[in-house]
Amino acid sequence: MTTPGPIYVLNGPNLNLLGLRQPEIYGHDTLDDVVALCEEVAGRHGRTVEVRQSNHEGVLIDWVQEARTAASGVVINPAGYTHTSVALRDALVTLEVPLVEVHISNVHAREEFRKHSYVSPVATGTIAGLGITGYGLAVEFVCTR
Ligand code: CA2
Repeated sequence: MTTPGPIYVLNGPNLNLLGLRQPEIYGHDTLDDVVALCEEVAGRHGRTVEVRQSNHEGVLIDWVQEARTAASGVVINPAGYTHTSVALRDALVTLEVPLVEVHISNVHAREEFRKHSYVSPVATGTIAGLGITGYGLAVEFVCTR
């Protein structure tokens, strides 16, 4: 049996500020806490994660293309690109592994423009509003798939 590739956990623009700004919306957990949680959950299943963050749409798309052959699953918080990026969706639709869209905040309880996602229709499933716990649940889902 070959070892499954890492689960890619991709984070979009401004998520490097997690825990440092707007804690009333996004909580106090940092991106380092996301890394620790995802590693812990994946480790329990004998799996690994590759957690990355970029503020650049093209970089995220390059990583999704890389994930096509390297990853055993993709968890993505596309952040603002959720609501704007046809190009990111076009890349995500090419994946043949489980794809989970995660949002820290409940996007449905916020501004109207956050209710539409270009990603949700091409994702296996979506988690929103559970804070960084959503990342752990998403990794768990991919591991048990
Ligand atoms: O709730 C989420 O996870 C979002 O994907 C976060 C995005 C937002 O545009 C989406 O509508 C919902 C924003 C990410 C910015 O993250 C920050 C974190 C801390 C401080 C400032 C920004």
